[in-house]
Amino acid sequence: MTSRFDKLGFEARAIASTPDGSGSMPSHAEPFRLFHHPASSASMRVKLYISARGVPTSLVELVSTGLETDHRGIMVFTMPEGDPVTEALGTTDLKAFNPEGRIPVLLLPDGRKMTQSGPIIDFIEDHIDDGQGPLLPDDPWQRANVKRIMWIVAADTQPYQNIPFIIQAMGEWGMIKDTPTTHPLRLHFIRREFGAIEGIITESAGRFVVGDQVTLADCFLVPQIRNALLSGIDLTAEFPVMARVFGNLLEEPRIKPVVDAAGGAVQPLAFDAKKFEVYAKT
Ligand SMILES: N[C@@H](CCC(=O)N[C@@H](CS)C(=O)NCC(=O)O)C(=O)O
Repeated sequence: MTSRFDKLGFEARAIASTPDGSGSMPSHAEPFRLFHHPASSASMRVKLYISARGVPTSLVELVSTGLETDHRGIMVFTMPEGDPVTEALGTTDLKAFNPEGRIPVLLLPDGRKMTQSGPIIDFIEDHIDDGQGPLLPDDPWQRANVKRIMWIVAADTQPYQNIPFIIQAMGEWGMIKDTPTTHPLRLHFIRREFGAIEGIITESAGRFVVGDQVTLADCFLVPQIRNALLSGIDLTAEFPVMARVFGNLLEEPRIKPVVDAAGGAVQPLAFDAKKFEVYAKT
């Protein structure tokens, strides 16, 4: 029978042990390559999944993009200098690689690219056959709750609290001027959507967002909480269930290293404040 690996043209299929040693995971000669950056919350969703699920580097290799800021101080992710893909493209402009200009991007050995954190996770999961299943609860209601929280984060929160969006709206479309990190629009949408999530997880949470196992809801919520903390949101006072779960997640051995590698519990890098100041005055 032709496996998914054969269909994708992989050369070999080896076996890598799962982190707890109980199962096996397929790996292959050439891994998928995940283009990400430590300053990207959407990238962190996938990296948390990879770590929590124990996806080996033989299946997915992490490749950090470059990062610049434009004249407004907005972060611009770039193709990594010296990478063979960058060389082949002949430019560091990320849009030449992903027309949306966003990360994460998953590059397949045959040159195809998958974008969007959720579908990237699903696609990686489709290549794991260790009998352990994805980071989703067995119970259908709780599975739906996990996906509900993922959608609230990805569709209803992240786009509206996005600092590049806020800087552009202030500079080019006449939106009320304020500090980007604590702009009223940003605080409004964080509080509105976190209020909804707090209500849901008051019912669903155990040690983690849904129950006592790390799920994709945790992978999506952690980066969003880090963004909210950058805005000075007092998580313990305003969203106590979320604060408790976040505390547990920061101690979880498969979550902690990913958060630490990106600078800790508070999102550290959002825009270039000096460039923004000059831009805001002109
Ligand atoms: N819905 C996308 C969001 C991706 C996204 O917005 N990524 C940000 C970094 S967190 C980005 O690359 N922004 C660059 C830009 O907007 O130009 C996903 O889930 O992957």
